[in-house]
Amino acid sequence: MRVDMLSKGQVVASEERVVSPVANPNLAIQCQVTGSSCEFNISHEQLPASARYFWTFGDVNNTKDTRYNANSFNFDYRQHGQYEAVLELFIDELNTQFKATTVVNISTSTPDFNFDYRVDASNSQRLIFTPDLAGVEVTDIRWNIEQRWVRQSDLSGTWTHTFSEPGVHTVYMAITDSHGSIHTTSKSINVKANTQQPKATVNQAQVMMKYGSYSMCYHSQLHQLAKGDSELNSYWNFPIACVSEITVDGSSSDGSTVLSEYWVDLNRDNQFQTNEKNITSTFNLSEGAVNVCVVAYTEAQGPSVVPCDPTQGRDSMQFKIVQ
Ligand SMILES: [Ca+2]
Repeated sequence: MRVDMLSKGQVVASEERVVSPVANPNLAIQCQVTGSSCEFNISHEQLPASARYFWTFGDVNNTKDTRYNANSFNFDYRQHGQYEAVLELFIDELNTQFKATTVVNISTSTPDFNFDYRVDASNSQRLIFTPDLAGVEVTDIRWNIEQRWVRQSDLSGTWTHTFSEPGVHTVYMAITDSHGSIHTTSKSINVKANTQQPKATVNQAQVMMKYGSYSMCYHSQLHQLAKGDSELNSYWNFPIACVSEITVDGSSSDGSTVLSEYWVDLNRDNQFQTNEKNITSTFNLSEGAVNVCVVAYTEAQGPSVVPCDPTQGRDSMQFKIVQ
């Protein structure tokens, strides 16, 4: 055989190489599947020179590998599917190559997993889901509920969802196993309308006050009031006071976040007006005590329409700020 070296179409060098014909070594590969892994075994007759084995596994990542021996080895396809594995055997010294292919069938069986659920006693639209993983090691759990996927953060715990609408809902749980395979199961659940009014409760209030003199509030002081406390005794003897912020420690029967709002009876008419809501204006304690009303509510209930309204499941606490 003659090998020509070309430059710009012209032969610039030429050499004769001897290519020995190599008998077909009957190259074959076999795959023994266990789970998502394949143990590859190579067979061929004795080769006249050292060989290079170039593998293309045909997996989703199109993995390639070069090996220099015919030993068995494992390759993990990680997910079910049908793949074509290709082995190209190069005998570089003799400028020759052979090829063998095999079809790999990975059919990871679907694990026998499931989920249970129970209805929250205080809200029939709130369901608590418990995955039953049947011993499967999982790296991810996701739920599809009311048209969106939500990841469960605690893989060994429960997952809770409050349905925005009653009715029949299909709930899907998707798990990702340690091989990266995703398995899905679903249940059709009839969610009954929640007729129970959620209830917010104030347990205590943190009142951040500011005190001062000459209509200026500058000294911050935090007061902790329990639900039954009727008076907030002002700090030291400052005549001027402002309510800076009031937050509540509260709870709600449906587990939702408790929000709050407050009124300060600035004009001392023993009524709370709309314009007295959440205000930080100064008042003079030497002119008398000032009434405060705090209302706790859930997002579903919303803030009071009328000032200091503890109805519709909201809760309130009232106290006087005294010097
Ligand atoms: Ca008032």
